[in-house]
Amino acid sequence: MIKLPLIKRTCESILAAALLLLATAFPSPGWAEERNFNMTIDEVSIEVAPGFSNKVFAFNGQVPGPLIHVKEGDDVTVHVTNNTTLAHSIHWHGINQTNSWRMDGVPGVTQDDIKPGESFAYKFKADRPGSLWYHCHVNVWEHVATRGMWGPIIVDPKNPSAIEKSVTKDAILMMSTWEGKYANEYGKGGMPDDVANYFSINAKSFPSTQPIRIKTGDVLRMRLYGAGDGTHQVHMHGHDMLITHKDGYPLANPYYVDTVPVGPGERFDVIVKMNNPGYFVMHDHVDKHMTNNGAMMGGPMTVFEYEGVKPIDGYVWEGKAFDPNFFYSVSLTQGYGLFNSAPFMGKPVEQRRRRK
Ligand SMILES: [Cu+2]
Repeated sequence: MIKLPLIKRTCESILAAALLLLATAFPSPGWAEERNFNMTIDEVSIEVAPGFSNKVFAFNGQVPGPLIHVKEGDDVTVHVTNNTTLAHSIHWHGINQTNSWRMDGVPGVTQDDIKPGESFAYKFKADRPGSLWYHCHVNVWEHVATRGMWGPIIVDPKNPSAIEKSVTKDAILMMSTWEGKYANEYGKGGMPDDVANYFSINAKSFPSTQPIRIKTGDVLRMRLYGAGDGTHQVHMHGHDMLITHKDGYPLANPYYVDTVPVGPGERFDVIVKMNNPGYFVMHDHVDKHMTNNGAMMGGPMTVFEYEGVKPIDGYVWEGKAFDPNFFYSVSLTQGYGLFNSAPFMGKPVEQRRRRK
C-alpha cells in the first residue's frame, strides 16, 4: 500500500521540476540572468567642442563609454582588452562586490593593472540597483579627469517605486572637464596646478551638445553624474526637479530643487514632470564652466524642446541635426545589454609605440 506522505512528496517533486522547466524556458524579468560583455580600451580622439579635440583612452572607442544596462541580481562578466599604450583597470563604482572583492579594479590592492595588449575578465553580481558607473582606477588624475575613461552602468531595481514606474523618458548626463594644454599629450594632465578650460555633458560642450526633446505630459528622469574633476551646479529653468536618488540610493524623503550640485563621483536621479510647454535651458551655474577656453558661451548646456512649440527667430540651434540617443534615451528603451553609441565614437589616433 502506498503511503500518503510518499504521494505528497512525489507530487511536490514533479511540481518543482515543472516549475524549474518553465522558469528556464520563460525566465521572468525578476530572475537573475547572466550577462556577458566585451569591452576594449582604445586610443582615439574626440571632438569636445568646435575646434577642440582631445585624445582619450576610450571604452569601445567612445566617450562616454557604452551603456551597460542590467537588473539587480544579475551575474555580470565583462571581458576587457587594453589596446592602448598605458596600463588601466576598471572600477565598478557603486557595485559593492559582495564576495568578489578581487573584482573591484584597484591595482596594487585587488589586482595587477591591465597592461598594454593584455585582457582581464571582471565577474561580479549586480548587488545593488541604481545609477552606477565604471571608470579606470589607474592614474585617475589623468585617465578619469581628462581622458574620458568613464561610462554608465544602470542597474534596474527589482522593486521600482511608483514614481520610478511613472517615468516615460530617460536621459543620462555625465558632466566632466578637459584640459586643452595636455589634450594631445598622453601621460600628462590632471595634476592640481593643471587648469581645466572645457566643461561638458556627455563629453560635448555647447554648441556641440544636444537638446532634450519631450512632449507635454512626459515624466523625465535625468541621471546626473559627476564624471570628471569639477563640481557642477546643474540648474534647470521652468520646472521643478524632484531628487529621488543619491548615488543610486533611494531617498527616504525626495525633495524639490532647481539647482543640483554634482561633484566628482556623485550621482543624482531627478524626476521632472514636463508640464510647461516652451523652450527652457538647463546649464551649469558655475559661470566659468559656461565657457569654451575662456570664450562665452559654451560648456554644459542643453535645451528642453517641447514638441509642437515653435522656436523664436534666431534660435541658437535652429536647423541643428538632432541625435535622439545623445543622452542614451534610445538605448535605455532597448532592454538589457551593452549599448555602443555612434555619436560618442572617436577617431583612431596613430598608435604610439607601446611602453613596457
Ligand atoms: Cu586608465
